[in-house]
Amino acid sequence: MKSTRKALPNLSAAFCALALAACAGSGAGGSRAVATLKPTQGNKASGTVTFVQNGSEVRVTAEIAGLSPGPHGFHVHEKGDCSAADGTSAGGHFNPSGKAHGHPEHGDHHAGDLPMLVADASGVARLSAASSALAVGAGEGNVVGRSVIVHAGVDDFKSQPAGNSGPRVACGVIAAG
Ligand SMILES: [Cu+2]
Repeated sequence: MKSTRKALPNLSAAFCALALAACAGSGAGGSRAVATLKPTQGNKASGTVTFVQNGSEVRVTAEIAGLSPGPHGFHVHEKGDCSAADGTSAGGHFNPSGKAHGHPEHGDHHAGDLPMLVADASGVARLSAASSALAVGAGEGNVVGRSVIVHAGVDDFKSQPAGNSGPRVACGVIAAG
């Protein structure tokens, strides 16, 4: 057991040498970003969405409360601006590659298209999803400086440009950290 303990720092150093981006990012906050969502006017939804770079993918983890039970459209929007009372200041979906809106797991879709949040009977939704279209800190899909929007209704993943998911009930700017 003693030799295992001694070997650990060396292993860790070797790992960092092989995975420079991940290790460098942990200090500068380049590999992780967070959005704190606040309700838009007349709504109660709030929570936290975290983005963590994991190799070529980003792990998106969300916990949102104060929702009506059932599915809700959930997207990264283009502008990091939640100043409007109805959240429209966040602009349209984040779509750096100029694709049509669609389901994030098949066919064409915006980089910002995420799986729907599904709130339970108490209005709480939890989601963990991986996206290869998003990135944290650099690249075309960089989410830092964008925003996260939760919608009142269902995203049909078909209607253009935003899946007809209704008003914006929560908004949060995505910041590194
Ligand atoms: Cu949206």
